[in-house]
Amino acid sequence: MSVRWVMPVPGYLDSSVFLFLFPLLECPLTFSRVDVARSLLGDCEYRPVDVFEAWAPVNIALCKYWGKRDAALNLPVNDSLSVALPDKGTRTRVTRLQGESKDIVFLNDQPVSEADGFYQKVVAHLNLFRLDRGDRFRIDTVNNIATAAGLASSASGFAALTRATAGVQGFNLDGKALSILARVGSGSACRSVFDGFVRWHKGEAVDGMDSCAAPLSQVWPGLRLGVLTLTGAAKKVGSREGMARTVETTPLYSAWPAQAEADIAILEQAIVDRDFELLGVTAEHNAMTMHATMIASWPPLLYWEPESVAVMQKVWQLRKDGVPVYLTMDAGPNVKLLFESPVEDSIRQVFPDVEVVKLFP
Ligand code: 2P0
Repeated sequence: MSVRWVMPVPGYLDSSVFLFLFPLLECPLTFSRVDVARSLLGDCEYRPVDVFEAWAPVNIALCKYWGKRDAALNLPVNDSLSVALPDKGTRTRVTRLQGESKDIVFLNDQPVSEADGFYQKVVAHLNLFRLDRGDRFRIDTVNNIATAAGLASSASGFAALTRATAGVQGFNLDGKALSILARVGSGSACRSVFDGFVRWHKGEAVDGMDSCAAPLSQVWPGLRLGVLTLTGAAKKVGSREGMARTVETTPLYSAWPAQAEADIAILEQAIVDRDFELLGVTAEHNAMTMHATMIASWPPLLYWEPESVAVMQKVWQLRKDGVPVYLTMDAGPNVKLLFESPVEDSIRQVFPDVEVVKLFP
């Protein structure tokens, strides 16, 4: 593991002062994404191939990731738990280029300009896998979900890019290493390395080597997710900025880590017991609590639109009418429904435009 000293040592310090400070320099103060990559990839055998393709699913959190303890490494304040959408996600092909000085990026078959933030994020991630070699790549990444659905998150994208780039370099990585590398691209991407129910363990280490996701063994064949695309408008405040604002500006945030911890334990038990009501109540309450911390931030972060509130009220009315359905929302206006297969027709009657996803095929 490499340790980086980031504080400049001013030139006016004489050697005696430096010797006095020297023991402090041994302490790991901060770790960069490059440190993480070197630690995981430095000893890997380099067996390059010409092309490698990988797939990663979208995931929806039942207990949300909201708040970072380290923004550079995307280390979270709390554990989170998600379920993957098996057929929705990102397919990424990485092709090794010969004689090129720059990477080339295509998103959904369209070339992405070097000035685009997406291009820069992709190249920054590729840099982790180059390890000072001059490798250049062409990236073809395709999402099979409409961006407007609010599901084409960076999670499946960074997970697929991580798998495909590791593959093209011939690095033989286990799920934990892939999850850590995906996480430094985008936090929730560490969960998209796996299928099914997945828990992201926040970890304690300053270098984040214990902050990674792991799949749960349980499956739930009758579980359904209903996706309601209410608006395709781009979100006003991205998750990265939104999390920082929430952590910094609302006293309500101090209650969040304990609730998330309690919710994860309940969700895991509900999954083991296939107790849908407990799963639904806990997931919906968790999402609403996260949104409460957002709304109580300053300036307020309100991701809801009038259509979102109208859906919430319909869901609550359905429950009053005896239909077990719950909702969850992320950092956007779209609402996702949680229900089991026997009530699918009732859900479709109230929400004719719903896209129903079978979570465990
Ligand atoms: C989640 N979200 O658990 C939560 C719920 C949004 C609301 O993970 O800054 O895109 O790249 O680590 O992963 C969105 O956050 O943020 C997210 P970065 P990311 O799904």
